[in-house]
Amino acid sequence: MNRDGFLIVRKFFCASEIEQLANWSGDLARAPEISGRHWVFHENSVTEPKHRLIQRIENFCPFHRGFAAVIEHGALRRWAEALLGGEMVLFKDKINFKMPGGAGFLPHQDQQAGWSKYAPIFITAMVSIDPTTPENGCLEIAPRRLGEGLMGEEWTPLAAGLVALKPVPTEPGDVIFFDSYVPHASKQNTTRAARKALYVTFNLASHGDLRAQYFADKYAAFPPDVDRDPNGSYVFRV
Ligand SMILES: O=C(O)CCC(=O)C(=O)O
Repeated sequence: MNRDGFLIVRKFFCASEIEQLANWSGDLARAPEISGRHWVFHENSVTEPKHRLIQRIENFCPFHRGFAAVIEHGALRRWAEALLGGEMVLFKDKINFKMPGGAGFLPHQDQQAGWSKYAPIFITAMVSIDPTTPENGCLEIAPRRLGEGLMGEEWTPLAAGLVALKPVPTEPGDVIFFDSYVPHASKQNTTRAARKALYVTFNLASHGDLRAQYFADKYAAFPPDVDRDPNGSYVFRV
């Protein structure tokens, strides 16, 4: 982790635990979209632009006891604490669905998404719910010493070619821990199956309990689809 800024832990969760996470993700995706509940975002398919796809769900721990127990009180947090060396609290909870035709992500460091306003470093655990492969848009990562700093401007993806990214395929149950300065990207999903991945981000408790402020700020600029003004303009940047 210190040398590369990320660590892959294979088979972190067993098959039955992953089946449960997959079922819970499906429950959230099928639940009615209601203002004040978990946040659902859609995107246009890259291959069939008129087709709307579920892209991701965020902010679900307050509304889902099972996820909250696994995320806030389980082994992910303990591992993050061991890796960063201090008590951790949840900052952000998200499931990226990456449905068939779902878009990829340009190279970026998570810290570029305005996170320095909240804390100087975070650690994210990506939990592979489905297999992730180069074809369905697995994470592509460039190693970077733990916490080594920003390589580009905030709110702007990294310049093409700045980092040498390598695909990191995973099986269901594998977890990739990475700090918020590790450059990463992913490609679109060109397969016929969803590529669901849970992303759980923690910060050191010594930096404060920042989750509520983060989601309040995000709501103001980038609310969930159900709360959007049809005439508003919402641009995803990083
Ligand atoms: O899920 C992916 O393909 C990449 C997600 C990502 O890079 C992000 O949400 O910052």
